[in-house]
Amino acid sequence: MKLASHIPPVGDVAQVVERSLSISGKLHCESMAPEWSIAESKTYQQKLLIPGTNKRKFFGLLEKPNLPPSAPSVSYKIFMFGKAGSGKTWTMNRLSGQDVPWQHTETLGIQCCTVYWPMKIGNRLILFRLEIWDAGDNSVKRYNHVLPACREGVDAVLVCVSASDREGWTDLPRLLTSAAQPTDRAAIIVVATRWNNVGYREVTENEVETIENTHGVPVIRLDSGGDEQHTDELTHTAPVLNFICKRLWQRDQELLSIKQ
Ligand SMILES: Nc1nc2c(ncn2[C@@H]2O[C@H](COP(=O)(O)OP(=O)(O)O)[C@@H](O)[C@H]2O)c(=O)[nH]1
Ligand SMILES: [Mg+2]
Repeated sequence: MKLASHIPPVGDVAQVVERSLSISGKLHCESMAPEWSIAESKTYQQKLLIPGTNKRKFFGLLEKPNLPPSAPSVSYKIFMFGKAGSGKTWTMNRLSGQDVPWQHTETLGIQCCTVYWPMKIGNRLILFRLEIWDAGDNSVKRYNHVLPACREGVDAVLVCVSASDREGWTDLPRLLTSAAQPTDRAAIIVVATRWNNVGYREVTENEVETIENTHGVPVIRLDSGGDEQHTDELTHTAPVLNFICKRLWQRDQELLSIKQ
C-alpha cells in the first residue's frame, strides 16, 4: 500500500494501522455503531467506578477496567492547548473524574492522566484509553522541549477557550492554526469552558456556529453543571467522552482511507 502522492507522509499513520490491526487483525474501515442503549452503556461505565459509589476509580499503570477479555483497547494521545486560565486543567480533571480546580493555579511542567472509556463500534465493545497531556504555560514558555514533547504523536488537540473571555475568543482563529502541525492530522476539537456561566458569557451561539462552519471544527460547550461532581459526574461527562472517542475513531478511518 502507498500513500497517495499528493498527500504528505504522515508519521502517525503507522500508529493508526497498528491500532486497527490490534482490533481486527486486518485493516478495516468500520462505521460507528448506532447509538447503543443507555442501559447497555451504563453497564460498562459502572466498571469505571469505585463499587457502591459514583466516584471514578483510579487505574494504576498496569491496571484497566474489568471488561470482557474480547474487548480490545486502543490508545490515543490528547493534548490540552489554550492560553493560561482558559480551563485546560479544569477540562482534563472533568474528563478524568477528578476534582476540578476552583482557583487558577499554574500547572507545573507537564501533567498527564489516563481516562478509560468503553464504547461500541460496529457490534464490538472497544475500550478507549485516552492519555491526556496538560502543560503549564510558564513551562511551555521557559523550556523549549515541553511543547514538542506534548505534540509528539498526538491524535487530538483540545483547544480550550473560556466563554467569558472575549479577547481569548477573538484570538481563537489564530490559536486553531497553531494548535497542531498539519502533518500530525490531529483531530482538533474546541472546548468552550465556563459555558453555563451565562451572566458572564461573552460569546453567542451564532459565533460558535460561525467558528464550526468556517474552521470545520466542532465546539464542545462545557459547564460546571452544579453538583454533578459529587452526585452523578459520569452521566454528566459521558456525552463529552462519547463525542471525543467518536471523533478519534473517525479520524482513524480517514487516515486509513488515505493509506489504502
Ligand atoms: N465554573 C467553571 N470554572 C472554570 C471552567 N473552566 C475553568 N474554570 C476556572 O478557571 C480557572 C482556570 O482554570 P484552569 O483549568 O486552571 O486553567 P489553565 O491555566 O488553562 O489550566 C480555575 O479557577 C477554574 O476553576 C468551567 O468550565 N466552569
Ligand atoms: Mg493548568
